[in-house]
Amino acid sequence: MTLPDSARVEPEQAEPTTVDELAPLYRQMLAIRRMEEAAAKAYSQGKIGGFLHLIIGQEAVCVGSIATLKPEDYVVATYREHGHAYAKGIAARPIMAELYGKKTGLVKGLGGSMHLFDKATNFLGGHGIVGGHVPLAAGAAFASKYRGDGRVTVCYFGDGAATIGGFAEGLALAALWKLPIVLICENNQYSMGTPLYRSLAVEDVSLRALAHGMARDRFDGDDVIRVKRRIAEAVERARTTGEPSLVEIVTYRFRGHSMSDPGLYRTKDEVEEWRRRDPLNRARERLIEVGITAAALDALEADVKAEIEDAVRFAEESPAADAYLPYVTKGAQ
Ligand SMILES: Cc1ncc(C[n+]2csc(CCOP(=O)(O)OP(=O)(O)O)c2C)c(N)n1
Repeated sequence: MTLPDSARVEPEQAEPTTVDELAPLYRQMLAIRRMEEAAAKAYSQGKIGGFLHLIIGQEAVCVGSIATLKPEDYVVATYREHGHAYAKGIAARPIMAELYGKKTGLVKGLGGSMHLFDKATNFLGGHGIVGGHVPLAAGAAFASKYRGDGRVTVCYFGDGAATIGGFAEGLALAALWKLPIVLICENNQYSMGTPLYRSLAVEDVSLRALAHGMARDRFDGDDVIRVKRRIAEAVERARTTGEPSLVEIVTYRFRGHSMSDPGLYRTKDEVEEWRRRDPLNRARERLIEVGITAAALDALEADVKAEIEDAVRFAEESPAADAYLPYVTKGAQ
């Protein structure tokens, strides 16, 4: 199966940037990639149970967009959320320990991969019901409007969620009540094994905004700086006018839907083509172009390696969660 051209967005030039701006974003993307690779390895060794959904290939979306937020802003995500949690400021240690079902995990090892949640950083989950979290995010944004606290809510969901009632309801309320929210469709083009053209008659999800008089945008998520610039506009709109936006970012997941999915519904060529556009490699190349020194790049990469190795060690050595939850600790699927 090969995706039709209609699934694509026009290629764009990389945005101008500097080492100071790009280096911290590259560092986050690299840490997320390494954290997920380590999780995949632990999963195949039977050390992590339950479901494990990786965003490898999509890192520029969460990193670029969350870079526009203040600590008090809310992030609401799906079950593919390790990167969003890390980018919001949660350390690798409690994330990894949570995946391992350990007591030191972010939610004491009781939630597992799909249910990361952290009040301290305003990371409001990790949600397993496709699209069900969009009205919840609208609720968080409504609370901000009601209190007048100036916070912005950013809600992520996949292209598959655009077919779900909860998405339609959340969108309608956000527009009607003028909520300070940015709805980000992280379009990796598949809903499990179903390509978007098999589930939506109009594949441009962002066009739904027009029916609600809402601002919209749609672009390629391969450049973390582009994601940052374009999402900054939507966040600014939410912060200053209270107006919502629907933004669709086209991206690709390199791995299967979850660890149990060999991804046989895609051709090798298709996956290879997207791997050539890997946002992590792009950010690295760009960092060299804008003048990072070899020594600084080596130091950054060594620092990430040490951070993730430490997180894995921490998870391995931590005690198991208090309660025994079979879907978290056993029965890898
Ligand atoms: C309401 C509901 N229906 C079905 C499922 C089973 N399911 C889990 S993930 C998934 C695919 C969702 O795809 P998408 O929204 O595109 O997100 P992605 O996994 O691509 O990030 C489905 C159908 C579910 N969790 N919730």
